[in-house]
Amino acid sequence: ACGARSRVRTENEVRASLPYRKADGHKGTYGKGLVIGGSEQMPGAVSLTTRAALRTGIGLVTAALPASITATVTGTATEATCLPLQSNQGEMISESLTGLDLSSYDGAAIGPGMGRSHPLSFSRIFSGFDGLVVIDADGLYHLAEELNAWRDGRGGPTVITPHPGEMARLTGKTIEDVEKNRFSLSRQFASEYKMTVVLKGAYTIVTTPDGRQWVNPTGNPGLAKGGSGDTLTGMILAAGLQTDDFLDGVLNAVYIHGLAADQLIHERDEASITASDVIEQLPFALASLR
Ligand code: NPW
Ligand code: AMP
Ligand code: MG
Repeated sequence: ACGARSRVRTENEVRASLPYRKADGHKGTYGKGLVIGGSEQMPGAVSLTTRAALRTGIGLVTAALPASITATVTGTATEATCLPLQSNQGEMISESLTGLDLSSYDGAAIGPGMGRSHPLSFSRIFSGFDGLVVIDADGLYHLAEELNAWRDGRGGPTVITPHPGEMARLTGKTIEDVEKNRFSLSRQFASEYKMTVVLKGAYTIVTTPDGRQWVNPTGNPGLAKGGSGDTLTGMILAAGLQTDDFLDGVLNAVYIHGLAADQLIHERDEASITASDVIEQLPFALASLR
């Protein structure tokens, strides 16, 4: 059942809050984002996140990734710059991440494809950073290990984007519990940890720390394929940096991710669309909202 205070995000609301390009804007005007992720086992995830951020209008994006996969990622995301980091067994190590200087970025997304082999302390990585932080995928695994350190909130907004499996791990519940209590669990978690929660799945729910909830009406089972979530993460980072209120960006990214997939299946089979197709549809999905 729908939560008592939840609403559906409408196309008109998305249109009204879409950022526009100022005539005299430059790349710094539209956000500098850092995407932290990838491993030798999963270079594609950080590539998708980075490309999705670019197609969502971010001004500059840098990928912080294991040095060994730099060429793989820039081979697909030519426009991105890289921060090649030291890794062990194909995954980034804690020392190189805690040493990152985040001061020149407006926001960061962390987690896609990063792996779980080494313990990583996000509260240390982001201490003193008051930009937007989006945590997804394996980043949520690391977050679950040190949730208490986040209870008081950060200086800047934190957005998490769990699928039901990840939400189950974060809350200590079963996936079935999560599926049955999507609204109440999201609200409890968002309030307790002062994060904006994007609980994914068919009809993704976005919940703010103060308990407001939106249900997303777009998307289709063509998105049920590896890489869809990694794509959404890049879109949220990019959109969140371009709206006055980051929450509008989060809601718009979720809406437009689904809208692009809906547009794709007009002429293609749902089973066949890929995350890369969604990214390449973004210019058309965005144009359809102008
Ligand atoms: P089951 O068993 O499938 O039914 P994990 P992950 C459950 C990277 N990727 N509703 C699922 O259930 C990501 O970025 C890299 C209900 C299982 O129990 C991550 O870093 C790619 N249950 C990493 O892989 C492309 C659901 O959750 C558990 C559910 C691991 O991410 C692919 C799985 O969760 C991928 O994105 C739902 N809607 N969705 C690349 N090209 O580099 C999931 N579950 O163990 O966190 O695994 O989501 O694959
Ligand atoms: P992830 O599991 O992290 O790759 O994320 C999957 C993405 O695809 C999320 O944005 C989901 O909301 C979306 N998605 C997956 N399955 C469906 C579905 N059946 N209908 C609509 N969206 C879906
Ligand atoms: Mg995912």
